[in-house]
Amino acid sequence: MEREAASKFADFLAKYGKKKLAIATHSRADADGLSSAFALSRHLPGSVICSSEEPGEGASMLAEKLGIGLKQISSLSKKDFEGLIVVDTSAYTLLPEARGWKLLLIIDHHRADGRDMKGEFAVIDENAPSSAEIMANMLPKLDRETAFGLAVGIISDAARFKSARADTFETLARLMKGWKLDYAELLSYAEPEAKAEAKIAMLKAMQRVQFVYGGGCLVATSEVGGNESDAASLISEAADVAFVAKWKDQEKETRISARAAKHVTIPLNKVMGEVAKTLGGAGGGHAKAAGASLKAHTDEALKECVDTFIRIAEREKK
Ligand SMILES: [Mn+2]
Repeated sequence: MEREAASKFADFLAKYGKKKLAIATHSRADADGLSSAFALSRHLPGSVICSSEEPGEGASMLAEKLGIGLKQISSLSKKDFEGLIVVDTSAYTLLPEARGWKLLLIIDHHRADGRDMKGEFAVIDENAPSSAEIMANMLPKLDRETAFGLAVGIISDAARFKSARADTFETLARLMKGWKLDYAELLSYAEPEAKAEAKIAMLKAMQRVQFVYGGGCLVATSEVGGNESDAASLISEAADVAFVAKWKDQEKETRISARAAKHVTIPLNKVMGEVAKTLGGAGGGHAKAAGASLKAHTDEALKECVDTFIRIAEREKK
């Protein structure tokens, strides 16, 4: 896989390395997507890095430290560029603004469901826990800034190494040793200290927790005004599965963040996909960390999440 990826990238460089390119990561950029885009940009002197909406906390901190100028993709004019590179996603739902662009290269580690982008070149490794891990093993050269960014990306996307494989530790150790990177500093970017509002939001989410036992798991639900993914991660550490809802008034839809403890065998991206089919909307993600945007109010959406999870769990038991 690695050698194949490296030779694909060499082919890409030979054809487009000198062209003016836009490198995009999914909307609300995270440390994995941003560090991957940054590492690529070091090989493509005529490139700009872009995304849509505001980056997450970790990505903002990383952008500031590494001096990454992150542009809004909607502010770029397609005709000024040869085309677009997309990293850390391959689904238009996570970067709708990529529609209409010529996709030259896609680099991603997410599962196939929801994948509707087609690039002239593509490096997709569903077994890689992060795009940063793919980058660290694919790119011909790294420097200290790139290594720092990719190490942060690897740590943050591995969810405390729950989704890690031997390559993950090997790659991270190589980056840390090679550039004398300090783990405590990397961790401060990969898992940034929450702001007071976020901590309050999480405590409120915990106050509102309801739970049932079904499909062999403790399934907890809650509702928040924000920080739904952090709240879901926190609650899933006490329960087995957590679904946290946030009502989005403008869009008139419910955003769901779903998280599962490591022993849970039901893939939550499948649960989110089925719920979206029932209620309308879109859902997907990873087995242990998934999400959906649903055309229903929070109560109905959460009930459907729990019912669907239990139904799939019962079905798999047979
Ligand atoms: Mn990622």
